[in-house]
Amino acid sequence: MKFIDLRSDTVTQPTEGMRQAMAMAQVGDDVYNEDPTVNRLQEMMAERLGMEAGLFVASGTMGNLVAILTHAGRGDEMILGNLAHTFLYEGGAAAGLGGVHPHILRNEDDGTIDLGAIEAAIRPDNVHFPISRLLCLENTHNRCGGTALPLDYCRAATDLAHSHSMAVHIDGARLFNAAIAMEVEPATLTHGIDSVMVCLSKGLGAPVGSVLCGTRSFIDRAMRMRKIVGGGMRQAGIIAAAGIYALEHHVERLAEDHKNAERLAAGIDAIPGLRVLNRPQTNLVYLEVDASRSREDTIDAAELSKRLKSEGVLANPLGSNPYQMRMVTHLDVSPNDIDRAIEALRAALQ
Ligand code: TLP
Repeated sequence: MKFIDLRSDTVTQPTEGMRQAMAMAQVGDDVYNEDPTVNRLQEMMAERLGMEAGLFVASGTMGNLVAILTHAGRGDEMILGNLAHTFLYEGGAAAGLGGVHPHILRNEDDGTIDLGAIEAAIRPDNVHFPISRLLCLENTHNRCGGTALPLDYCRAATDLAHSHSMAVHIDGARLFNAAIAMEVEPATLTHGIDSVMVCLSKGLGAPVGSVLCGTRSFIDRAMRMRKIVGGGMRQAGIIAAAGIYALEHHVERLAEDHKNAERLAAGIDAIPGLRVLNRPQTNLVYLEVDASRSREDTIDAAELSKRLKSEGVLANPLGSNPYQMRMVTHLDVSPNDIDRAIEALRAALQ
């Protein structure tokens, strides 16, 4: 059975054109900065984001970690949301490997963190306190329903951090989704910030890799950190070529994923016993099994996931609430697949 895989946008298969580009890539040893394809990808991404330089890394997790290690040292503090991917799903790497102290503030439903709360959290200069070095934002915000952060919020948060000599890093795993949803250039979303990590292997559909961007001097220091965490790759042009292909062919089409997410959300809302938790702005749909129904029929998200699988649809429970589930649209999901997924949900609840 060919599954409709809505577990994540990380699951896409490289297209034929992408595989061709990978097979034909010119390569060199990237630890010597001699891989022309990696160099081109880094330049392309930096240019699209209006940043000086880029660094190809193996994953989003590595990109965030390398950024944090470059901005902050042992005992320094980073401020981030309680629903940030970096806080929830990156193995505590910044603290574990870098000794960077996470200061967690509540994420609002739209993925922002209250500016007053940020200001109150910034430490005064006192030997008792860690030094507040870094503010981390996430755009789009995964656990907040794939929301695109409002532009004026990003600018105000950046100004606030800078006025306290703190750097700003954006986890932009899905930054291009935000740009497409807001109909702005990606560089508009990174204006004034110090670093951003963008994933190539989410909505953009490449098999591997992310790019960390920042100033030239930041990226030079980040390169050392990437080597330390074992991320110095050699003939990495083979995979960077997929990233270039993705930037050239898969950005505008993200709008289709967003339309499919809306279609899915509308379909789910029409099914008794299910409730959509977010009006999808991008490609993530969070839903909840009606708890009263669940008690009666003992259906929670894990059971729903099992039933969906037998109907040919893959989706995972996500979050701490056992009745909640996430569905993600991407390159390998068509409007017809969405209609089939809606039917599968209906059948699973009968
Ligand atoms: N997110 C994955 C899972 O880890 C939850 C997913 O399926 O959504 N930042 C954000 C906002 C992310 O959503 C992810 C991956 C990452 C960073 C990490 O990227 P990778 O998986 O490449 O290390």
